[in-house]
Amino acid sequence: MTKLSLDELRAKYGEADGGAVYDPRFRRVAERLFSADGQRSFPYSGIPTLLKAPLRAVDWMAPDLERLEIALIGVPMDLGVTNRSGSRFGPRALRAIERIGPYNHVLDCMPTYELRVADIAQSHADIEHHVRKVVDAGVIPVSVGGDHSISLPLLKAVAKHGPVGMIHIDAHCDTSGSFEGCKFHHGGPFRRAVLDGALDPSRTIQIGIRGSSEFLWEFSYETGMTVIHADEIDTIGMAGVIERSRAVAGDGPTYLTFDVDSLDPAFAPGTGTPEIGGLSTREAQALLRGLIGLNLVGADLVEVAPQYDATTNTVQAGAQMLFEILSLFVGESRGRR
Ligand SMILES: [Mn+2]
Repeated sequence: MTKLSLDELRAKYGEADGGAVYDPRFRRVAERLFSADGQRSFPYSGIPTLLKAPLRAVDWMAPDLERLEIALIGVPMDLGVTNRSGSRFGPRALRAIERIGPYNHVLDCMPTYELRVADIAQSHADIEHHVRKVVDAGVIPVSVGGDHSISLPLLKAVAKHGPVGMIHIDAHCDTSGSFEGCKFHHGGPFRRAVLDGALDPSRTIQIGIRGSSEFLWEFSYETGMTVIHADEIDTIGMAGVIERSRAVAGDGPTYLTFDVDSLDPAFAPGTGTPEIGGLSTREAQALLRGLIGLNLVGADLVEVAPQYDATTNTVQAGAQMLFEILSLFVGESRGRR
């Protein structure tokens, strides 16, 4: 590109608004965001929704509506926590975060513009029943919890043709048995999912595992899940972790679950069971972006408990991870593998 003189630069950029972008790759982004007269909608305006996706209420499946590809679903349920509660406030807190996206420069996509996506009505009661309606309509559920126990009904809803594989990013394997006589707490959904025939352990990888609960996770090893501890990541390298993840998941239908406590509490203290020594937000972004092209049939982001983080960094990081997750489905719809 020839270098412009100062006068030429003044002529080209002096009065240009933010929507005047000349690089064709970026112009298509700007064209979607700015009106012809250079205006854009304020990031803080309108009704807050997950990633600013359009809001659809309970009639989201009405026949006159265009078929969705992805349903963003708030699941404000934290009755499965074993210690600090509060992730019931996660979906609402994520909705209030502004200016996430809309452009993902690494995957070169604008997920909320390129996918037919909506934030649909919240599920308060029967998660599996509600989400199965989404799945039966041919729409992929991407849910925001809530504690990690919600992944069990979500997995059962997507696994209607048999057990699915899973990429599980978390500080904990969540494959323990009953606590206090309850099987359905947030430390055990993936044991139940295997036993209920919804999850294929041989196609399951658990990444970022650490803390003092290793003695609880023998079910992961006995069933042949692949477990990558946080302390192994520097040795394997994130490229190696991605390679292992892709090899374990293979081409079959795969669920993606992201527990915000996989992130180090330096980045995300707002969660019920924080564990030091975790992933950085940059590592987590690289990992998620590395999953592009997998056959993802659903996803969730869980355990954001906003009241333990007065800075809102956890909600910010959670919303950003949700954006990365949604970006993976643009690749899917483009057939990028
Ligand atoms: Mn978890």
